Amino acid sequence: MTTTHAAHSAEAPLQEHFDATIARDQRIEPRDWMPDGYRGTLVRQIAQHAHSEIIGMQPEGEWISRAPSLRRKAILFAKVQDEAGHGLYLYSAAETLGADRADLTRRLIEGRQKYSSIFNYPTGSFADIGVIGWFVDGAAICNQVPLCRSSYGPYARAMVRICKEESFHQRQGYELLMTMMRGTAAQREMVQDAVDRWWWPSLMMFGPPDGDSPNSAASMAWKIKRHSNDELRRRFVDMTVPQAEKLGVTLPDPELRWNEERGHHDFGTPDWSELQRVIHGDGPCNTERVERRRSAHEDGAWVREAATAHAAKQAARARKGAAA
Ligand code: FAQ
Repeated sequence: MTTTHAAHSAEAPLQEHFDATIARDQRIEPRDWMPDGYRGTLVRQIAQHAHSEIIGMQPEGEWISRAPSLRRKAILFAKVQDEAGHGLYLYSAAETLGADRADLTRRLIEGRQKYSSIFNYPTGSFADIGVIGWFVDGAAICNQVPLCRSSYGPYARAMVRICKEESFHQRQGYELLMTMMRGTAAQREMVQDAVDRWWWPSLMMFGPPDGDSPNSAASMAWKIKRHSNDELRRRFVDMTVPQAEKLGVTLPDPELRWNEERGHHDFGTPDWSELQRVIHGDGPCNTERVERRRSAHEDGAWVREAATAHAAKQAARARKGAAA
C-alpha cells in the first residue's frame, strides 16, 4: 500500500524499497524501514494473537485436575504449556516492532486490546477438550498456516513452529473424540453436545464477514494476511465436514450441504451480533477470563521482581569477572 504523500517526502525512497520488497514477496525484517500503518497493524494483530494464546490456556486448564486418566492429564498439560509458549513467541515478535510486553499485558487487562472471541465460552464437559482441539485448533491451523508466509519475518517464523504444534493439538482432540465415540451412548451424547455448542463460535474465530472487516484490505495489500476471513472460514468448513462424517457426529447447521457446482460446501450464516457482543466484552465468560488473567498477573509480580533482581546480580557478577 503506497502512501502518496510519502512520494514527495524524504521517506519516498524508503517507501519505494518497502513496496518493492512486498511486491517481490520478500520479508520485512525489524531493521527495515516500514510505514507506521504497517507497524501498527502488525502490533495489533500479533498482540491480539498472543493474548488469545494466553487467555486460551484457561478453558482447557480448568480440566487438567479433572482429566479422566493420567495419560489424558499429561496430554492436556503439555498442550496448555504449548499455548503459553506460543504466547511468548508472539509477544517477542511484537517486541521486535518496538512494543513493550508489560504494556501489551496492561492493555489486555484493561480491555483496550482484544483476544479471540472463542475463549469466552465455558467448557462444560471433558468432550469440550476434544472439540476445542478439533475445531479451535483446526480453525487456528486454517488461519495460521498462511501466516507462515506473512510479510513480516519474525511473525512468519514464529508461526512455523506454532502451526506444527497446533497440528499435534488438533490430532489429540480428534483422537480423544474418536475414543469417546467408541465408548458408551452417554459419551457419544457428550461429544454431540460439545459439537453443537462449539460449531458456530468456531466459525466466528475467522472474524466478521469480508464486507464488515475494516482491516482486511490493508492487511492483504501488505501481505500480512494472505486470505480473507470468509475464504478461510470456507476452507475450515470444507476440511471439517468429512472429519465429522468419519467421527459420526452431526454439525448443527441445517443449511450445510455440498455444492457440486462450486466445489465447496454451502453453509448457514453465523449470528454476527453474537460475535460483536462477545468481542465487546459481553460473552458468557469474558469477565471471569480477564479477571483470572489480572489476578495471575498480579500474583506473579514477585516472580518478575525476583527474576529481574537475579538477572541484575548475574550481570554485575559478569562485569566483575570481566574487570578482574
Ligand atoms: N475475536 O477487520 P477484522 C488459537 C476483531 S489462537 C475477537 O476482520 P483482522 C490457538 C479484530 O481484531 C486464535 N476479535 O480484523 C489456541 C478487529 O478489531 P481491532 C487467535 C476479533 O485483524 C487454540 C475487528 O474485530 N488467532 O486459537 C475476532 O483483519 C486452542 C475487525 O475485524 C489469531 O489471532 C474474533 N474472532 O482479522 C489457543 C490469528 N475477529 O483489532 C488455545 C491471527 C475479528 O481493529 C487453545 N489473527 N476481531 O480492534 C488474525 O488472523 C486476524 O486478526 C483475524 C481478524 C482473522 C482474527
